[in-house]
Amino acid sequence: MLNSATNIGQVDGGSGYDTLTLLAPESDIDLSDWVGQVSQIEQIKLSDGQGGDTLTVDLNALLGLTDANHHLNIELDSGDQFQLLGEHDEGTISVDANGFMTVLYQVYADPSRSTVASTVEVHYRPDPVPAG
Ligand SMILES: [Ca+2]
Repeated sequence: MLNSATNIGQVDGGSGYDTLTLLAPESDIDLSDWVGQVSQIEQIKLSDGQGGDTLTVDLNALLGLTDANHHLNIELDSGDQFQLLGEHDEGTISVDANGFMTVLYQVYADPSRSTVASTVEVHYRPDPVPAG
């Protein structure tokens, strides 16, 4: 398991399930900036308990950062923003018993959408229940 702040050096997750955890508040992250620095990861977490983070993802970044399965799990807080660029579907939404919302996107390699090149699963943590 990998843990890293926004100061990322060379990261190769290798085999197994590797998570990149970003702890800096109000991060504005474009995953395409990481291509060539980060590879073979399965999950990115911006779920620091606070909204206000922005994560931008495109196909090139997905192919560069993930392993051969080209599937990325992203964990966000409910107030974080997720932006997926390029050809993709609207996403299939599901909510589990604990209030976690999951949106599954298929990302296509071409405008005719004949080939699914990557899949992204975005997990949104529910708003924390106020104390008292
Ligand atoms: Ca967050």
